[in-house]
Amino acid sequence: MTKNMDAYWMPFTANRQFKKAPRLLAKSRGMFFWTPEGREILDGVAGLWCVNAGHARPKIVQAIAEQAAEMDFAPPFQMAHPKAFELAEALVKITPQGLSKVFYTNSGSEAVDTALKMAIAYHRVRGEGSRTRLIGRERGYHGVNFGGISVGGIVSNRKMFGTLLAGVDHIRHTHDPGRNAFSIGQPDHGAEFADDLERLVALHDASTIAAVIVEPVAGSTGVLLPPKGYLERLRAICDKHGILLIFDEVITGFGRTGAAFAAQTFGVTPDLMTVAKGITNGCVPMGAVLATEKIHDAFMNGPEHLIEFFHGYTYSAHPLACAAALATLETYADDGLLTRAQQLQGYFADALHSLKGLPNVIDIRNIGLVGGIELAPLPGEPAKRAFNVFLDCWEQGVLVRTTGDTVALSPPLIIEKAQIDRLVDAVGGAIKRCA
Ligand code: PXG
Repeated sequence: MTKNMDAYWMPFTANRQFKKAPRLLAKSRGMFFWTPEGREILDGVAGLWCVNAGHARPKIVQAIAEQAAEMDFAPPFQMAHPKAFELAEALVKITPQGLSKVFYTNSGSEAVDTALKMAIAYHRVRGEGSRTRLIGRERGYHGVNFGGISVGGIVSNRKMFGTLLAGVDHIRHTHDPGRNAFSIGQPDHGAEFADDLERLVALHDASTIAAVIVEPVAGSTGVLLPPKGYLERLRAICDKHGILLIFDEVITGFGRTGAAFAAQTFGVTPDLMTVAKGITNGCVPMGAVLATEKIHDAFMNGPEHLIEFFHGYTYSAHPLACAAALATLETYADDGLLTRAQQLQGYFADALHSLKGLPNVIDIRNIGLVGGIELAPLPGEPAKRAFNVFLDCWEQGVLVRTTGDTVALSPPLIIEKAQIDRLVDAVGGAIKRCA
């Protein structure tokens, strides 16, 4: 079928190994993919943390088809189309209160870089142009553009790419398995890790710091939950020093943690929030930054005929993406998916934590419908054991994701209990075979 695989340079993939033993997907519906040969694969990661309503949902498929036929493209600069406004209004209804302005991008990475630029520009337009420093967190993942890798905290995503952005620093990560291993939901220990921001304020002075960006739950680096009280403390320190707090909700958004957004699950509201992935159920690329009225309004000065924020993409508010996102939000509402993880999280947590005691399982972490099972690395071969588990699951017809030596699960929010059992049984069997 696929005759020559040479030309495609695959992203975030071991290209040579993949091309020796390709894993191809050809069709998807609901909780499943099928390979070109027709083998059924249970989707344990919602594609790549994005297909929250399950695959090929009829309303979304229809909305995309109709929009493509009606109007394929509309320029987003100095022009607009009705669905861009409709979608912004619909998003603002489900996002944390206070986040009432929507800026569209085409991916999570673009949303992150947009939010960082917005933060720096915000301070400048209100007369505090010295606030240019950006603070990220170790083990953070904020996409792959230069802003995102600069504030990100994953060494392999940074070390190849030179000096990155100037004026960036990082607070420490919150992973503390010594005290918190096998916590169910938020761990008890570590609220004080937020005080690391005070250390950076003491070092750089608050007058130089524009914003702090964190994932409420770090996804890509292994499902790391915020310790109880941590996000509250980070919010308080930001407020004390006039620093903007950015939540990167690219993974946690759209129902993953039990509420529409993790900000609501944890009761902490940021000043800027990035979203992507689940915004269109993964069907059409799209991202967005949600901003407070205060941030937006700070830009709305100067002559009215002039552009206020020199930023945007050719495909910002793309009609296909807006149509897909509107149908996605409707599908989430029809099926109650934005809160379904709350109902299933007890069952999911019990299933996941039943893997405790299997060989090499050193930690299990969970919230809503996201979980991480951390394995002891093979001596001298980090990430290999978890990758072997991934391959074993694939052979069993189950798609999971690995990051380092953590196996991550984030199934579509439509998952049924029997499918949770099948998913966790597959992972358990794989862990035993890979011991
Ligand atoms: N922020 C966060 C928190 C993310 O998880 C991005 C930004 C970037 O989004 P885009 O749409 O530019 O990819 C992400 C993306 C993984 C994995 O396996 C996670 C992502 C991407 C690829 C792999 O954990 N998250």
